[in-house]
Amino acid sequence: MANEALFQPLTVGAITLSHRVVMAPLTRLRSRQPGNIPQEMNAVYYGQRATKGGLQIAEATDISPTAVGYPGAPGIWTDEQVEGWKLVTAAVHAKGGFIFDQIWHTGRISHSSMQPGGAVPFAPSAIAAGGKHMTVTFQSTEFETPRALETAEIAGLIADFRKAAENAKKAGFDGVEVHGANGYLIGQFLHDGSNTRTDQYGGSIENRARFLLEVVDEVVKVWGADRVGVRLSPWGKNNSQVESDPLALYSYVATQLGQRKLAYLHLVEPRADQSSDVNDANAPDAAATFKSKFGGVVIGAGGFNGESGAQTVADGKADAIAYGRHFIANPDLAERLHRGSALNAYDRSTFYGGGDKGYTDYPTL
Ligand code: 8OZ
Repeated sequence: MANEALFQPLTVGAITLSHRVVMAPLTRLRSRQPGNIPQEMNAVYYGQRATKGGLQIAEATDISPTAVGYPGAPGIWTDEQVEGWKLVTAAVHAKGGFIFDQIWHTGRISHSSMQPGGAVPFAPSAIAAGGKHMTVTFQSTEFETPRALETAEIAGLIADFRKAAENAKKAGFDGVEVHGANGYLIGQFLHDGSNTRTDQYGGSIENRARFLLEVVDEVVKVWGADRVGVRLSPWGKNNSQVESDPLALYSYVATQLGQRKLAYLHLVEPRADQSSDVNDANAPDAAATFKSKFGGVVIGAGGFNGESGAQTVADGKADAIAYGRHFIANPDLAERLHRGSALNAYDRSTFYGGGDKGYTDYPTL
């Protein structure tokens, strides 16, 4: 057996995994349109990647119409979307696997062409992300300057997260992961580069973390803490994530989340980004840095292979490893890592949008 440390059981809140090769949440932009509805093709894809006792985290899922920031991403606010997700969870459960849904609001990482009424997106503060985004028809465009949220609107957003958590339960998921990573709405509240608010949601670290913690507390009311995880990217730079003191911010956040006894904390290492194969060997190790602050199960993600993942678990820096790109190209990734077999190469050109090609047609051993 290869990569032995990945093939020990692990209790993650309310569930017990038979191995530690987790499928990362992966945006693939292949939901049925109109309506952002998960469809049969998506169920086939998740089912192919399910294993007995394995954990998959479903792709980032829009909690409401204003959450939408990428064409083709699935939602979980309508009954049709819930019905679509039932196909996915059934396919995973048929193989004895577990699946959490990653619930998401994109905030300023959206575009007016995707917003209700053609409004500009909203965010904690009226600060645009740098670089380019896409319109609803996948055209490249400048980011728009978002509208700053009124304090009175924030409770409604937290309620949207709650509704999404309730719908995830109806759809048959085993739990939910709150998406606080990669510079989306929750991250925009966390970081001082995107949050210059002067109310109780801005300013101090405690205030900037308030939105995340209120979302988590609300979702925990629906699921219980032992079926809720949180994903964060402490050293991330995606989507103009800018923070002057990430160590202090994430030490506080990890400690606060730890007190809530969540199922897990999922940390993105800075070795990976959305659009390239970054590999910064000198980057600080997020899992190792924040694991003791959190005190519970930590899933590491970002640029791991079988060996480095197994080593990280063996060293006690993380308890499980989430694989993204390798899981795209290797539906039987856990088996391959277990045997020490070669991996299929991934085709980046088919990551986002399209049909079965590059989605459900990768070969197993
Ligand atoms: C790649 C493309 C679009 C979205 C993230 C949900 O960065 C994403 C995402 C990744 O977390």
